[in-house]
Amino acid sequence: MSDDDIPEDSKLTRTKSRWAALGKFLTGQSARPEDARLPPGQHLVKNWPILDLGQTPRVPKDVWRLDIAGEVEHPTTWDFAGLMAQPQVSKVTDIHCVTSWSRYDNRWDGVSTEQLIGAVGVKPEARFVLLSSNDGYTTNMAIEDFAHPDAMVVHSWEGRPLELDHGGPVRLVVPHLYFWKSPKWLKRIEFATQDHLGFWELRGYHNHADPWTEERYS
Ligand SMILES: Nc1nc2c(c(=O)[nH]1)N[C@H]1C(S)=C(S)[C@@H](COP(=O)(O)O)O[C@H]1N2
Ligand SMILES: [Mo]
Repeated sequence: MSDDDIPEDSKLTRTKSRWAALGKFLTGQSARPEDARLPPGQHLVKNWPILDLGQTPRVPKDVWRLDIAGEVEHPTTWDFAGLMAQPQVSKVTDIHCVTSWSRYDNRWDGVSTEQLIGAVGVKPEARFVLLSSNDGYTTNMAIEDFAHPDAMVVHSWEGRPLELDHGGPVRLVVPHLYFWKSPKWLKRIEFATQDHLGFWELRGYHNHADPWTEERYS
């Protein structure tokens, strides 16, 4: 498979496409109760499941590049040293996966998307973001979601380099949305005036993906 092909449908991909059609895991709850930490229809796990299209791209740290392009004043390519040269942040956030597991208290290190937006000079015309990964995966979001104060480009988890299976060397984490909006093996961030649907958004999954209002499917 070449880098830019959409991956072949795997069994898991077919199952998840079917769940979108069936509305699996929907509870019908529509607002966030005060003090709630676990979104509707979710259950807590202690381990960290691995979910992806089944194509694990091995990109060594010294080969990894992140292109930041589109509606920006300064189109930029960061290598790993360039990412580390940016001001670093550390955050602890929860994961909510649309397949119904949630995992609390994940400590991430990396660069905030707010920092990235400032560094490349995202233009006011930019309203959407399209993220692309080395396994051919894509996902999309509005600029407001990308710019969320908890969103970050991550290289470490619990103080250690992010494991390959979880998207190492570098992934995006956007914890206020379902986890399919957090692309692993991140290779390109494109700021755009128009929205472009990503892999799961084209296959029946919600374009926004707020776990608190169960925006699982479209
Ligand atoms: N590049 C890439 N990123 C991806 C995916 C993928 O298949 N490829 N799957 C998404 C989905 S559906 C989920 S639930 C999370 C899973 O991340 P994890 O394996 O670290 O738990 O990654 C998201 N990011
Ligand atoms: Mo997922």
